[in-house]
Amino acid sequence: MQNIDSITHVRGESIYLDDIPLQQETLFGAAFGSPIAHGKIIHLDISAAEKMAGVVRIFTYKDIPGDNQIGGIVPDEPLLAEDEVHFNGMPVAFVVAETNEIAQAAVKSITIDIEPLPVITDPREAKEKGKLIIPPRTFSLGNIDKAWKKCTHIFEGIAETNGQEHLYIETQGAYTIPQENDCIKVYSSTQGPTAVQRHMAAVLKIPMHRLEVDVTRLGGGFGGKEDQATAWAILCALATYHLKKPVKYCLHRMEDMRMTGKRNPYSSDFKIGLDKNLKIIAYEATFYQNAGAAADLSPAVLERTLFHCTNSYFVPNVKATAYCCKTNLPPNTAFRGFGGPQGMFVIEAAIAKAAEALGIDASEIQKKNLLKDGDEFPYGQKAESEAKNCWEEAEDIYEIKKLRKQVKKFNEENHLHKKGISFMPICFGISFTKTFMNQARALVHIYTDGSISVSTGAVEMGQGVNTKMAQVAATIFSLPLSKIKIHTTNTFRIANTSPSAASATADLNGKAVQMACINLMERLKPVAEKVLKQPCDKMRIEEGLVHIGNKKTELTWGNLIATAYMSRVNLSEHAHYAPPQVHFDPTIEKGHPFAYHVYGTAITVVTVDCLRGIYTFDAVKVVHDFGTTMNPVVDLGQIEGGIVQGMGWMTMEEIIYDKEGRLRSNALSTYKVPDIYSVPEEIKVHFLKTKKDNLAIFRSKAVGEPPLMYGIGAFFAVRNAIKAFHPSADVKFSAPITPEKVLMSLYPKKERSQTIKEAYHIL
Ligand code: LUZ
Ligand code: MOS
Repeated sequence: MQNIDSITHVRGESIYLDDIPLQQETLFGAAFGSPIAHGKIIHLDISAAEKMAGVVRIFTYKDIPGDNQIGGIVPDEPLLAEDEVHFNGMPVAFVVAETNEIAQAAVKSITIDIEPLPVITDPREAKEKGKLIIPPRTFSLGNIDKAWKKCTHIFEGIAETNGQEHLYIETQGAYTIPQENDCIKVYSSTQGPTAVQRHMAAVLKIPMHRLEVDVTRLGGGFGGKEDQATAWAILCALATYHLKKPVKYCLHRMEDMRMTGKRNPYSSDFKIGLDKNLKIIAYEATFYQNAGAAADLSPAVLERTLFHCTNSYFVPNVKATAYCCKTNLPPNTAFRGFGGPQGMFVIEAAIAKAAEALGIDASEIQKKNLLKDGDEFPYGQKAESEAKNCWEEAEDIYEIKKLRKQVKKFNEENHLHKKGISFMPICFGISFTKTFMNQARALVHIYTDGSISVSTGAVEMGQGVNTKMAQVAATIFSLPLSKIKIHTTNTFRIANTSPSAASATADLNGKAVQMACINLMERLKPVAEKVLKQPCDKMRIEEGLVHIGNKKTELTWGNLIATAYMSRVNLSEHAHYAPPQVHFDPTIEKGHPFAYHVYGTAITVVTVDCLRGIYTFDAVKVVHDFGTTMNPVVDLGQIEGGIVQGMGWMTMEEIIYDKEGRLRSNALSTYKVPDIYSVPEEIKVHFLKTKKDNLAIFRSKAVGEPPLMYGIGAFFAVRNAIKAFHPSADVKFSAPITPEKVLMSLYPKKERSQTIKEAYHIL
């Protein structure tokens, strides 16, 4: 089944925020951000901007009627700076003008006098100076101190991953429209309509029931709009509140890149201990998370780093500690994987380091230590593991022995091009790690003509969740999709929604849709019984007719609904779903936080041009645990997109802040994301079918985030290719492994001139 949005997407008819027809008298906003990363505001001068023709008003924190505060987890983030700025780009004032161009021009004529304070961009330095956003957290299992004594081999090192720009195609934005009686209608490109509504209510000091947040769809989110869509919507609403006029602000790409946070960079220390059979006996990791200037979602991201610190391996003795470090960068935030990939990279680096020292392939260690059923995670939950199944299936169907031979032969025959292979197993926990967030609601109406409308808390952001919601309703009613319409995500129809995040949206909202539809079907059965004068517990609908079991009747769906309506049967249902199985106690860091885990294995093959340092990926071949997929097309799209996005993070996407905390990679000319030329020549995805009864909707496992982590394999494949060229090359565990870094490690400084001479000689 195709995505229900395909046709309007292709025709350019799909509505995004910037496509909403403007109301008369709409004004346009633009934010003035701090020009420096840290300092005390001495004087803000808006007088020149205010005098510009077409400028309506400029707002500062003094215009805020309620709390100047938008921090979700920790109240440490003012909407508009008061007397200090904490990152370059931090909003200080909000210009509202008659046109977008005037608003942008007015921002440029605002000046500010700031007394600079020291700028910290490095998380380890922040930790040294005691700048932590929350106290450190530690997950542990077994007894690490005793375990070291049992190890035959112990290796230590450092692993670092950089941030990642979300680069949703649609930038952040909002459009707010005044309604009567101090109500505001809010269009926002947000993954979390309730987050927008809740913070807006507090900032404007008006009750939530006056704020209608409505979301048709987003042009991508990737976590960047879980928390960080809120500020722009509230800035517009603040102006609408004062001016009683519609106000719109869609960020320009460079504003968006400069002012919003990204994936959290991490710097980490690891220590790994193995016995003589290559079993990992002990693993210790210390994570320094670069949170940026405010908590945002970083404390929750940090938690997921700890949850995934052992990836898909069983390690009996673990100690993992994480520091949430405050720096003068824009607050970093959710990004597909939510700290999990950062944690997983570190143990993969530890394994690679051990393998290198022992002169073996990392896959020997990886395979020996895969999770088995019943193995305990450091947080107490027991694994129901598909790790070995995925790995062995991948070895088998992708003919790993043959592949290794081909690579070996290629490397023997070629001197300036080398191939590298890596295995990347993944294990990702499905559920919000904050247990209370695991809840969702759905509202289903059957209209008197038999057509059905469905509303949920799920936000469509290109991931295909609306298609899945429509499938759920169509399946329960056994009606064609044409009878089902999925409506916008709206806080007046569905209240108190969790953001669409954590890969859990289809599960949570889908189960709520399922419950609502089942309840409606149950209510219709007695109606059918009255008409048909026979028991109808086996009722289903086929080709518009009521069937009882396999027997067709004369009763049409339309007549059934009309009869139900005339008999005054309620044709609407609101359902609430919350998986009861999940729980977690942060005081002991133990529990059962995840409904289930998703597993998989990726084999990546790369060819490195050892003269230039550039590389191309031959193939990424995956065996992925989908459960029983309810939509192979949508799910395959998620896997392919996730792989490429993860590879981009690991290889070419390089965020650079200078020492002053200024973003230098601030446009698409300086920040490179994968394009059609840099994707692998071949991506193969094998659907491992698993039938385990789990909490996935229709047993179709969550698929949003897990595949991103296959991209980590790209780093290690490139690293292995470098090693094939120069076995003693010192390749740092520092992602992204850009072509520049590859070139430098191919030719270590001391031997550089000699190796280059040799290379030219071969040429
Ligand atoms: N967002 C969140 C997430 O608030 N909590 C989570 O556990 C999570 N996990 C993945 C992605 N987003
Ligand atoms: Mo997300 S990182 O699931 O918003």
